[in-house]
Amino acid sequence: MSEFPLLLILVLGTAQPVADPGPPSLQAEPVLLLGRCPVDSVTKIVAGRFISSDEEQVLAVERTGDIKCLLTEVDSQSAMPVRVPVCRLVLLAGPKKGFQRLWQSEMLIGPEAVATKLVPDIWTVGDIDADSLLEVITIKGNSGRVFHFGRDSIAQQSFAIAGGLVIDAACADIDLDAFPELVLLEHWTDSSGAKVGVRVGQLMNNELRAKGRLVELPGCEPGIKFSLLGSARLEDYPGAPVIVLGEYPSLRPSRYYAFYNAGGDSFVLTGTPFPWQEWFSRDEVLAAGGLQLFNAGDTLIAYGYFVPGAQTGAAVSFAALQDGEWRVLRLRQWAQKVVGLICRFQSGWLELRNRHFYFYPEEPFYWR
Ligand SMILES: [Ca+2]
Ligand SMILES: [Ca+2]
Repeated sequence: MSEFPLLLILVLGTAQPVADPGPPSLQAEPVLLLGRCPVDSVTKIVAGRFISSDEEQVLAVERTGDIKCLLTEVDSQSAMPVRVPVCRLVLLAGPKKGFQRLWQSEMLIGPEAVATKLVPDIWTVGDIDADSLLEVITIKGNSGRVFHFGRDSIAQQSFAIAGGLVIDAACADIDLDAFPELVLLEHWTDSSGAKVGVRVGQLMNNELRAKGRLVELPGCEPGIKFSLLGSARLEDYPGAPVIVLGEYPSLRPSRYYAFYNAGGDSFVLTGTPFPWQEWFSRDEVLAAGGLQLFNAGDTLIAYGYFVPGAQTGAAVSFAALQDGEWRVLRLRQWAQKVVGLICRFQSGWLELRNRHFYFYPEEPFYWR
């Protein structure tokens, strides 16, 4: 088999806008309808203070289409179709200004591009310069950009990256020394095949200075796809570990690893805090696919698919990681409709559902 398949790019598709049935009736008092989202086909939302400390803005990931590729092995007549999502980031003003568009990125090619010869565009959000406001960081190949948002202007800062092909990134103060790090997931190929590892860097002027050594991920079954879920607070682990996801192509429990600072410039990768087994257990609930992580007090809350052993299928749920087990959290009655995209917003939660933003000032679940 050749190292690189022949790549044919067929067509740039356009995602169909989601039909808008209008705001559903609200049964419950604590849920506030904040306004309409001006962006179609949103796949993720992140809220925080990007522009000033007065109000939170919302960063929406807009899926704009797909690049359809055909991978043809040189020694084979068959062609394997690959769809690479294309998206852009859209920064929306907060609800006081009606969620209007403030900025949008260029078109970004998703990390699925790694399967082709296209170089993916990687992005993350974090307070990389420790000024208490969030930045957007984008990476393509060996160069990165930081977007600093002001009230009337946007400043861009470029930086260089040495190492393998970056396939995901997370910004977090992993060792809690008040200087944020950029954690990179890198992909490379050597004589024994494709490898993935995690590397930490600190942005100094226009260069990402390496901190510690690259930590290689354990070899897993073929087809597993690694990504970074962001940082989390975990009992018994110092600092703010970055969580690595290993996702299988079919629906089954995913592998999760904590990447944490073990003192100085030493970093460790471990799967210990996360329950995992190959086969579904009757008594356990295991996470499948990508989770959204939230730190609620000293407990890690995750929102995503959990595979229950005693039931069929999987459901989108909130679960708490406690004492080495995932415990699914029962939703409050007024939050039964939570099915959409969700993120932390102010002191509560923001949901995007049917193109409308809803605010939940309280936790949408019961702790017990
Ligand atoms: Ca900042
Ligand atoms: Ca740090």
